[in-house]
Amino acid sequence: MGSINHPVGNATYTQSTVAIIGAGISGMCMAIDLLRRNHRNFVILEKGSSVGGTWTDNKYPGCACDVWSALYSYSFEQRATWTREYPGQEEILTYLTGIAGKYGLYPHIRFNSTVEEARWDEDTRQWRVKVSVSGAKDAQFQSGYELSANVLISGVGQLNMPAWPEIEGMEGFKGKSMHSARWDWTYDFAGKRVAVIGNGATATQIVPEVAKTASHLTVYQRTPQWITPRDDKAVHPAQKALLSIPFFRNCKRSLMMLYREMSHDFVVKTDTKSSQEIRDLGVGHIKKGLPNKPDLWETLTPTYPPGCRRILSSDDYYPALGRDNVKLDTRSIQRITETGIQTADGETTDFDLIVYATGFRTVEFLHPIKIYGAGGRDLSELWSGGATAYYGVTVEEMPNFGLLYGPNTNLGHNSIILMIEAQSRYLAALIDPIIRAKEAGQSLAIQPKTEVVRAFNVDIQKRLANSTFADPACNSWYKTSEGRITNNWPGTVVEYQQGLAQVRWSDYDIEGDDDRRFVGKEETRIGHVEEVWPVSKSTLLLGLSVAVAAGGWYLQGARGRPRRR
Ligand code: NA7
Repeated sequence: MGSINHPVGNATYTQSTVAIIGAGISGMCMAIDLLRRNHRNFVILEKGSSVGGTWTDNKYPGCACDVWSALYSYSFEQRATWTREYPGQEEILTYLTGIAGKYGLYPHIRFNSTVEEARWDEDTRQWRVKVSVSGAKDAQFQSGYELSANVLISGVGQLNMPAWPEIEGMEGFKGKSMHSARWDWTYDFAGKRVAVIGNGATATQIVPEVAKTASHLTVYQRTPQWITPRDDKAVHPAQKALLSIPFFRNCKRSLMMLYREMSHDFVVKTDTKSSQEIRDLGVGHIKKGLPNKPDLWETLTPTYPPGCRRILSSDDYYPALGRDNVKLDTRSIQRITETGIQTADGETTDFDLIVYATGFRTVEFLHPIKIYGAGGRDLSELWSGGATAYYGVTVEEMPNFGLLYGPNTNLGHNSIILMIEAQSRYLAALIDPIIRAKEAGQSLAIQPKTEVVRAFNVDIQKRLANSTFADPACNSWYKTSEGRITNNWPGTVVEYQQGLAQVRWSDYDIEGDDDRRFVGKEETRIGHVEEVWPVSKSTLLLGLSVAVAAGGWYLQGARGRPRRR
């Protein structure tokens, strides 16, 4: 193979320097960070047939992001053109496909390519990655192959594998069944009797849309959710015009970031004054949304603290439950019959369509990919008590391996893209010596020290134990059935970004030819993306004071001055 700065090509892609699993927001971000460092010899292995990850998987009616578009976007690719404050799935996917094109990612992506297994080879200091190929045509070239890579990076995230419940009789249902993350738009639900199992973030988006045309819809709720007003609206053309100026775009994003960071305490801390405010807001929202259904108010009010589960936002879910063709059913589901759903009291309700809005297999990170690290160490065994990693990005005994949106990096209060960008920048710096060693015809293996990863996890678990997430009154996708919180980060985004703003080489074991030559220093400073005002605070304050004074003078003058005709 020629220079490793050479982009992957047809003849060389099975000997890439870096293999990234997944072409979603994480995998794309990683690829862009590699390109920024002029590392072009990487491949992205994508199971599906499109970029976009979760935004191409989830196409259900009403699918949108619950974080503002100005924040749920890459810092380096902000848009003035978002049509709404909360972007819909199609708009986000268009944004992502545009970025994949703009940065030239497509030649690096192998679609319909599923990573089945990756095994670390001590002798060559490389990963051997087994890939299976799907798709009628792609599989005609070959049904599977092995690829070698010096670095393996997972971009599969936490919300990748749909979770189907285990309910007796599901297979025998004669109507249509679908999981929310595998929506079948060829099925017309208009005029049909529809059941939605679940009432999470996904169900609260589906229900209002499907209720508009279904003849009847029943929502099966097991546990109530805290839901706050969403206040989604179209971005006004005047605002869009302002946002086309980077200064204002940055201001909007910074304000939103600040606001979300300020919400950290009432999402994560228990029994704060603001937590009570969220409860009051949530209860008020139920009453406002269902003024004529006081019988539902208590049923819809959670007993666990807000933040223990993701706080949802919706303006149309409660009004949808108030429709004549919609019913909220809290009886537990006993089994699925050939015609419908039987509840514990023995009653069966018939349906044409059952929607499983039952979430994702969130605590089984990387499932079902098999990863074997140093000495054949099985990652799933290492994680048998719950997944752990150093800042969610690197794992002991897994050399030259990185994770994006890995263990303990999910947020309840802010945009996950802010975390992903920090991870991607960090990993790009961490693997830089490995790539340079390869350029020099040598090899390096870098893995975090076991004691560093353990100490880090002891610390965050201690903090998480005092958070709302740990409240025993609620189960959630943030934790294992034993109650270990494997998914969420306890702190603010800024704290996390600062933690990853430098690679401390003393955190890592480095093994290889002439290793000091490629690492050398104690620390590599990366810095982090700061969502800060484009002007200093004092300039901003001065500007605001002048604006207020000028406005006051103008208004006073307008009142005092005779009107000109
Ligand atoms: P969630 O938030 O995991 O919600 C899943 C829902 O499905 C929830 O209401 C569950 O009830 C319900 N569920 C799961 N299994 C069953 C069974 N067996 N019977 C009845 N009900 C069941 O997934 P979402 O897709 O809504 O959202 C996931 C994230 O995606 C979201 O937080 C956003 O970040 C994007 P439970 O509450 O467990 O009683």
